[in-house]
Amino acid sequence: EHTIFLKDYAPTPYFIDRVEMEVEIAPEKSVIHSLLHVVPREGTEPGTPLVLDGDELLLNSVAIDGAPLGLLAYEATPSSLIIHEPPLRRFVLETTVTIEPEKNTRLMGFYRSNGTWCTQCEPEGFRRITYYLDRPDNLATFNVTMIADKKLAPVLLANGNPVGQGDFEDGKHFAVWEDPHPKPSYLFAMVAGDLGSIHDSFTTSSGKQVALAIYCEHGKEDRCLYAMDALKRSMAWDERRFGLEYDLDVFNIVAVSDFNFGAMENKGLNIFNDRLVFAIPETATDADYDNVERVIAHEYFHNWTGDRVTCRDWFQLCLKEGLTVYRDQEFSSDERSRPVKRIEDVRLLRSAQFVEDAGPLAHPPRPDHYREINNFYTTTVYEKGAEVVRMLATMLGEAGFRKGMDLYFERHDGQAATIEDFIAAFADANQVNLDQFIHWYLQAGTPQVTVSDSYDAASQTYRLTLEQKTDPTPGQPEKQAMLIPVKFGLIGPNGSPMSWSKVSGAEVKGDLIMFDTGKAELTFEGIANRPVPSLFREFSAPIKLTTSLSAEDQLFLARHDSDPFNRWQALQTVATGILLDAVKAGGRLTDEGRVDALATALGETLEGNSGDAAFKALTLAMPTEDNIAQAIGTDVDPQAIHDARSALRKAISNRLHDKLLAVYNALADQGPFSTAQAATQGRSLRNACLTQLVAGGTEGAYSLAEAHYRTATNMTDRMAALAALVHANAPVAQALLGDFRTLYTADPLVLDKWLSLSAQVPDEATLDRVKAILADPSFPRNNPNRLRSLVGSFANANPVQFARPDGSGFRFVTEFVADVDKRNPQVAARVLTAFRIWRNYEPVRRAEAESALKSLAESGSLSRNTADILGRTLA
Ligand code: HT7
Ligand code: ZN
Repeated sequence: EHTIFLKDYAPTPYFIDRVEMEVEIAPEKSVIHSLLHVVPREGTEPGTPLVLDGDELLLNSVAIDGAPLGLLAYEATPSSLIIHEPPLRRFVLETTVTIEPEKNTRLMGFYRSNGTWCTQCEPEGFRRITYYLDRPDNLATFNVTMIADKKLAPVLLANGNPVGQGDFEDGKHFAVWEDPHPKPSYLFAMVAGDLGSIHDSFTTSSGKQVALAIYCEHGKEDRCLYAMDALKRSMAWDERRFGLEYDLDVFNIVAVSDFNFGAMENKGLNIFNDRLVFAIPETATDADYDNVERVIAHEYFHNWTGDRVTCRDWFQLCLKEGLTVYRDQEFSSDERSRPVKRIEDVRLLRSAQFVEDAGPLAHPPRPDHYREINNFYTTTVYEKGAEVVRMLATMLGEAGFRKGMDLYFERHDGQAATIEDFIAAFADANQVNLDQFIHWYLQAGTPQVTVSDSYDAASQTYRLTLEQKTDPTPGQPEKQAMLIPVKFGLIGPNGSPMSWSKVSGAEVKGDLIMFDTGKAELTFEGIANRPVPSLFREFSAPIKLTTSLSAEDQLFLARHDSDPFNRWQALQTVATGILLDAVKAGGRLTDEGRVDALATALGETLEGNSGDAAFKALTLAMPTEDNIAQAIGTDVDPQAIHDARSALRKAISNRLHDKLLAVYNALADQGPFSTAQAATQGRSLRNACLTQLVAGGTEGAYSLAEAHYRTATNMTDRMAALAALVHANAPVAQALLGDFRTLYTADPLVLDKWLSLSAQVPDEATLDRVKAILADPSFPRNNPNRLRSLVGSFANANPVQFARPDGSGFRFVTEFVADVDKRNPQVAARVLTAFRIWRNYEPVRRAEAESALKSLAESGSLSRNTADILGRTLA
């Protein structure tokens, strides 16, 4: 099938610099009338056809400069419009097409969700609205007139500023929107519907007033207040940190309930999955609040990194996504606890991106070919992309990074840029050579760094040997050495930092080793005692680290390292060591002494003041089953992993019981609900203690959690108790899940939590329960949130039941994919990525997974999205 290659990139022979659209919205059919101002590019030969993209379009009429075209002058199919010999001068191409938003279950282009008409155009949805040069390097200004029934759609929104509105006599009305900023078609948006709204305003640092609004289903307006607050804080932060101001008179956000992704950064009109807008204490957990804040910020930050400077082609996707994730991470770090945010981000990176990078779907942050671009909105493009930007910031420092950003905007504002442009701005602004650094964008796979050390007391020298290696990935058998910034410190026997008189063997800048060869041997002189090295502080590079440090050294770091990330990491490393041995023993703990030492260190962290409450909560969380599977690599038996982890958590719970209960009780009086840092951190630590107590498996802990659930006054506490009982498969879990469902039956977003937890119960009966929920005629079979909450959670968050040795979990998921693929290929393809680990299973499960995947391949015609993921997964 058709593969698109980066090397084939070429500008189009014509471009469109202005679009005027009139959109008549009506139930069932909408009519799109477009005037495209077309300009031939210099050098275009006479007779070169103009080829416009379409997707499921029906052409009604076509004209050039007002004159209808004869049948021989063009060729129209649902997927393209070709004008054979357009004039070699500026002209206006006029088209009319009819589309059916009600029938659009793919949720790409113009569709109807819960009565509201809305668009999703990234990456290639605009071609489902009108024939166009639907690629990101065509930038045009847009003027859009929307016409609709005033009762059905009193609200009419599009990109840019509102410039006109009025009523017609037949009950219809219209609105005109003008977007003065040239933009690619993927940033186009329209919304029409009967919506409630909240309003606010923001004054930019240069004194411009911006009218802010969030639109949503009537009755849910109060749920949007936190998002509005997050929006204003994001606007202020981007001015403070990057000097970036907003550039239109209005900024609108719309929450819709059927959405394929999280949210979309359309210029001046961000459209959101409602789960990432709504937040009130009764229905949203603290994690939901964090996500709302993060995604509101992310989409807002795209206004500069994505909209003002966009991507030349879709291979450059991480130019906007990696950079914007880095910016939203920094925003969250500045707004709350930086170390906690870093740990959370690294946990996500390891559990999603490292897994992708180690399997059949591995690709570089900037791929060089694709079959289906929708399948490249991946954790590699987003999260690894952000890590790569973070390394730049680490190496250049905050001021150097800012200089690079300033130059990037100075050079490329209003343009479609590439990764090379981005790197060049940082290199030039700081007068450094970043030639080797670009490999991070071009090479797939997670580098493995191995470290060994030795100390010579006689010469007072300390030697550190670093080696890097990246395994082959699909299509990339050979790997080059990367430039890896290693943030480090040496810690003396009394726990304080050590300095040295001289270092040789690799470039060391301040506290950074610039590790840029396959192997480096550093010699530090003037070291009076054997140090313990603290390496990759703040996780300064996205690598897998193997060191020769003993468990004692790790526990020393957990107590003495000045870097909170590495204090957390040290305890995770000790726990991983215990767990790997336990898995080898079939799920049984083998070294009580090491468990004692880990429990003691955890107890000290819990009671000490070496970190805030949220840090302590993260420390209590043991490596996940997926983390352990990844550390094992091959012949994975998920049941043994589950048993090993349960055994360790139980042992820790027993040993720390009194301390956990004391902290739990001490944090009981939370006062009225607040999203202030102290309050959210208090809840997170208290709930972490409860979760750990429940892992002990005692009746007392189960009763405590049940009482916690029943007396909870907010969703954070209620969900924490329920999730702890569900994950422990406590006898009371099913009854409480039933209670939860009854309580929240009218609230779809809260029901998603029920769907997700129901699918995660580590119990044989779960598969049948999930099947029954899905088969219920009232289950909303076309809503991505519902489908992902149920089946996505089963496939990705219930490792034992998904990988049942009889293969029934695998077959359930592949059959689901085949069915959903007919209506929404994007959702189907994403669920299918759960199989990216199939080759790592032990032989019985591996064979079952392969057979389920092969049956899917034979099941009939699959979408390009699903066929692409399936083909690569099986390759
Ligand atoms: N830029 C957006 C990516 C996106 C998307 C959003 C909604 C539906 C389908 C989509 N495909 C791609 C989201 C973002 O990264 O901000
Ligand atoms: Zn984004």
